[in-house]
Amino acid sequence: MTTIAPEDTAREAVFDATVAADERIEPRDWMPDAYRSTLVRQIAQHAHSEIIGMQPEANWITRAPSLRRKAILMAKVQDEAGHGLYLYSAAETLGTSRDELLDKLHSGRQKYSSIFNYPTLTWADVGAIGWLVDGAAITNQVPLCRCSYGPYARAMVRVCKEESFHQRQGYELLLTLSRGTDAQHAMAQDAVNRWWWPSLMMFGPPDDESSHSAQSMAWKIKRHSNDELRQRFVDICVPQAEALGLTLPDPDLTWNDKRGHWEFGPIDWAEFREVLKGNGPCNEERISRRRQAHEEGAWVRDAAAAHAAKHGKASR
Ligand code: FAQ
Repeated sequence: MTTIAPEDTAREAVFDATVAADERIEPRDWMPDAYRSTLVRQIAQHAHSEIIGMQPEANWITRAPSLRRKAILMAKVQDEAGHGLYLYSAAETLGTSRDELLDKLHSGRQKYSSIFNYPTLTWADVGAIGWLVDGAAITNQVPLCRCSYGPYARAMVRVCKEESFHQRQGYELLLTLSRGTDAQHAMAQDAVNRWWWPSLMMFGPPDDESSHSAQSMAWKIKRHSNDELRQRFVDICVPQAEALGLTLPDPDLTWNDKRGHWEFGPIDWAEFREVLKGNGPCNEERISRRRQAHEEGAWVRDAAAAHAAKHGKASR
């Protein structure tokens, strides 16, 4: 039987009081091991999602229809790389290293968001990702600005500001296509049809199947359940789709006056589980491209380490 040292009980009481008072836990503060490992898991998955998420959109940089669209898309994809960096840095404050986390991503021991295993088939997909995927990301991440762990919460503030710009550019792109020729309108509608359901899956499994939610909410890492945030997202999107002149591919969408929410149809959780198991349309392509990029970047890491060694700084 493990015994708890009195100093640990006292530290745990301070931790519990800090969380209860809605104050922040900082890197040097004592924290339960499970709190630390939950944060590393979530922040690492989040960081991995940001950098894997660069791939589907980067696919369209060379084929953007105008210089303006190309500049916007390049800026967005670079922002995602930046988000990955803030998040890996936040995870490092918990005593892990970026190398270790990347190794876990490359060997399949850590996940990234299911959404990035779907292909970007047309230019309209860039709009649908901005509107729906960044829209879902913001809905999930705004509450994370109030996460109990300081470095993660602070990283989220900047990430959310940038994601808002991403969401707006996607909405504006889709609006332009929707008001364009019949073919452009059809392309926008097709993209929304393909991205809608996977975007709803981004919020994670239903509450009764979410293994981590209850503890993460008790620790104030998560502030809302998966289903609450999913519902919030649907309620935001329905009027926006109407303003775009596009429809959402769900015949069950109906306004429930009593609840004050839009009801929506059943999500295909079997598809979600398959994607998580590695059987989505692009899982293999995404991870092998990531491994290849990492190998091709070895000379940059070596050069940075050699430079740091020459100038007497520890390599990072
Ligand atoms: N995909 O018990 P829960 C973005 C896993 S950023 C894959 O509910 P939790 C920006 C979950 O990890 C998008 N796996 O888990 C961008 C767990 O597995 P584990 C990423 C998923 O952590 C835009 C298991 O299922 N955002 O898009 C997914 O309490 C455009 C049980 O689930 C974040 O990461 C999923 N969708 O809640 C970039 C936000 N859902 O770890 C480029 C931070 C669940 O036991 C272009 N993360 N799983 O093996 C979170 O808020 C939470 O981690 C949730 C999941 C809500 C995702």
